[in-house]
Amino acid sequence: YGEITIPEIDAKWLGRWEDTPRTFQSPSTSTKPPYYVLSMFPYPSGTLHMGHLRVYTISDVVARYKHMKGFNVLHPMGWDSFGLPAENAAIERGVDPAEWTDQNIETMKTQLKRMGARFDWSRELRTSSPDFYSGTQKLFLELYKEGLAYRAPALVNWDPVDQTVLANEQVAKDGTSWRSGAKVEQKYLEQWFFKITRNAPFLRHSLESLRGKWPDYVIRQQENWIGESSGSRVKFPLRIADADGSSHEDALKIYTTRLDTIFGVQFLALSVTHPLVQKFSETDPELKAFVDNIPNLPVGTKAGYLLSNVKAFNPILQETAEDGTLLPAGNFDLPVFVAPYVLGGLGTSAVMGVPAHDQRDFDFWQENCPEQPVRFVIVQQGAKDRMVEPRVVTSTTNKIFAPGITKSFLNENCGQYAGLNCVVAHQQLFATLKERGMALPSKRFRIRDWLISRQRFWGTPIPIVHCGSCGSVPVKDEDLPVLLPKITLTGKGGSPLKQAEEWVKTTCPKCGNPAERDTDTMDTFVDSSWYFIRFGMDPDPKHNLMPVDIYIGGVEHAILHLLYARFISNFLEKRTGDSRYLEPFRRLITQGMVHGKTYQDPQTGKFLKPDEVDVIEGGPAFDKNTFVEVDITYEKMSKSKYNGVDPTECLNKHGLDATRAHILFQAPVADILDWDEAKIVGMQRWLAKVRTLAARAEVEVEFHRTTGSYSKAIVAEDSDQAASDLMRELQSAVAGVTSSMEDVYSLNTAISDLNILTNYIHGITPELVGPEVYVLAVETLLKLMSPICPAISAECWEHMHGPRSLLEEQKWPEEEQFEVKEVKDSVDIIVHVNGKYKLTLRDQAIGWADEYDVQEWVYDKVLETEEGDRLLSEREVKNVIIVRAKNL
Ligand code: ANZ
Ligand code: ZN
Repeated sequence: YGEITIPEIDAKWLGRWEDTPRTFQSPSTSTKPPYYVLSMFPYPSGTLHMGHLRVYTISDVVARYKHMKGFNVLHPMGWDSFGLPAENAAIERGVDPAEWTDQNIETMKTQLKRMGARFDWSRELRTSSPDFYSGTQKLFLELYKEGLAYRAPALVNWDPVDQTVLANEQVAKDGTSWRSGAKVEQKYLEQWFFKITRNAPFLRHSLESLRGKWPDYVIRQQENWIGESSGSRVKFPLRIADADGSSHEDALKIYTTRLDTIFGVQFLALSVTHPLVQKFSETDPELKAFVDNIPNLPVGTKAGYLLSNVKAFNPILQETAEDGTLLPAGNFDLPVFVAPYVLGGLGTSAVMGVPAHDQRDFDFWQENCPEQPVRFVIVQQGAKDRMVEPRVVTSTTNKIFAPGITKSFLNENCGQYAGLNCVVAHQQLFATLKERGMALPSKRFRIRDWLISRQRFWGTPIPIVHCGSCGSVPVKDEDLPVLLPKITLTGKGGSPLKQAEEWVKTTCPKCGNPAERDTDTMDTFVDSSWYFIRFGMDPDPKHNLMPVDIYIGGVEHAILHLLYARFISNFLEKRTGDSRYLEPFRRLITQGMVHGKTYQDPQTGKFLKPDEVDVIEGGPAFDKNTFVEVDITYEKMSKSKYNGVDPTECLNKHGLDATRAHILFQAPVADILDWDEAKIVGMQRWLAKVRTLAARAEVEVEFHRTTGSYSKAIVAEDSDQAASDLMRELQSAVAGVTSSMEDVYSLNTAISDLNILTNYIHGITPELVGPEVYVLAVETLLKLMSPICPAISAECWEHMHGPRSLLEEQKWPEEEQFEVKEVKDSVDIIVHVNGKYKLTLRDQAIGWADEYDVQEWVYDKVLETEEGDRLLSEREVKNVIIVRAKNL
């Protein structure tokens, strides 16, 4: 029995699982409740890394556990296979991106299988296969029909030498192109967007339903990204001078969260994309030049363009006549600027400028009107120098006053509101302006629409045709998918798809005239925003397997991927009315990173390879060449630090069970895991111990098999107590491991519990507890460890129960199964005198410490009673015989 080696066990069970794939049963044929376990699918970069091994170990443990709990488990796997690296490989080495991708997938699939994960490969998908991306294109068109996909100009990175758009990842830190080395420019291009802002209120408020089920920090990050703020929209009357010398009035809506500062408004500013700017620039070539030049200005520029034909009026200065009517706007004296610091698509794309109390406005004011005073309108409680009159702030006194709202008050510049607390003033000002029809409450979200256009090749083509007479026309459903053409990628000269001239040429689906295909592809986040829905599709349309019951993945996706997935899922909920799409991930588990052991020379900063150092176990390490003691740290694995670990190597060396257990044991799921391979021996010792116990149990099972009964004869006298202690131990192990499995985050403690149980069983014998109970204990241990160490436990089980009984098909143990027998802690004392029954003392709490006290204790007990006292004092007692019941 002990002969089979770890590599043999691995090979045997990997083969077994390969031959008996566990595929998800459609709910129409299965009576078990469905359970959908999903781990974030990998990008097929070519090799599996330790982060993958960690996340897929976790999801496999959950899937195997849920299977034993009686669920019909869906545990699929696929590939996020569009994206830049394939395209870069194609440009640099001339390989076909599709081939490159498929090869990587093959390698990684083999590596993935090596860890013993029970994935349902029958549902495998890859986002770069036409099969999948035709679905992505359908999704695009549905969004398009709902007005949720639209085109607008946006800035892109432009390589002026290669004449091509660059992804952010292709721009080096110093702002140069990855290939040509040219200084990257910014350029406006027509881009496709998804209107995620329309769903912002839902995406924000529905987060509440995820509290307690998603990590708090993920919810917080989503909240911040969506960024809800409440403020007001305020109308400022405008007077616009026309070319013919006359003028007309108009109004401009701004968005502010600080209405209490309205007396401090000194200018208005419009974003470049504001409709008024578009309109004015048609007749104002100088303005047009200013707008066109903006991409060349540095980030955060405070440049501005004064619209000399426009003046604005502060609506709070408007007066009410005696009869209650509103007098016309008075002095139009506020300048109006076009300013890139005002963002388009945010709020109303226009702001009221309050230089005294907003840093951005102050900077702008100093830059554009340096001679003008700054008008303060708010003082802080207890502030000594109340700044009453407008005061000149020179560029050297860069101290502006940005008070918090609750402890501040309006100053003498605020007319009848002077002296009011800002919060109160805010309410009153709002009420006044609202009554005049000049203000409305408004919510604003910081989130921007999702720019999905990429001028790249290796992505889903956008299924739109541009026609000279019909404009943008969607490709007809029956013509999907729009397949990617085969082309040679050069990395030069514009969009790769633009160069596929034959492919670009098509006919308009509407009018049939010659037209051109859209040459953009979609952001790969679009693929991953719905792949879990594709996995969850059941052949029987009655059974939509959404939502995902538990989603496991890396912290790096805490914001964008999850937000986009929620957006798309929620869109489908609205469109189909199927509430199961509402929130796609019922529970979210985020796992920490895996860090590698890193050796670095403290003086030179040089990183050393593991074979360049001498490591003293548990102690310092020395450079083999220089004998300098090197620093040992754990850091993010990277090639340059020589601290990477190859999961396959590790699995081959230590076996899949020890590797999986080690990964889980070294750190709680959410924490950073410092990968120290030396410590894996701890797991190996544990597993060896388990095998010894299993061998013992096997002997008992064998005995039972051949004789039909367990060998009762050898049971020790105090076996009831020992068995009952063991039962209690089993009960607590089942409770502990089960709760870690449910919690997931504490899987490391499941392994501690399993170790404790193993050691406990190791400390007893079949003789002590009885063979039947001993076997039960070992069986329970094997079941409990089977999700984590599936191969060794299955092997041990097979030895005990033969090849037809599969451990993974056993029921998960329940606490109630382990009945702890009451061992008596009181006795009845039955008193005979001269062979005749005299009396019984019931339920006497046991009070002797050892064998020698019993006689004395019984004698005292009898004497304590009246009748006993009488009986014993009536005659001379010559001899006391204690007859003990068998189990005392
Ligand atoms: C006047 C004011 C005075 C403002 C003051 C702030 C402080 P949050 O809180 O982040 O939502 N704003 C509004 N729309 C903008 C846009 N499209 N681009 C750039 N800035 C914009 O920010 C709300 C504040 O951001 C608004 O309140 C507005 O400036 C500015 F002492 O109005 B505030
Ligand atoms: Zn047409």
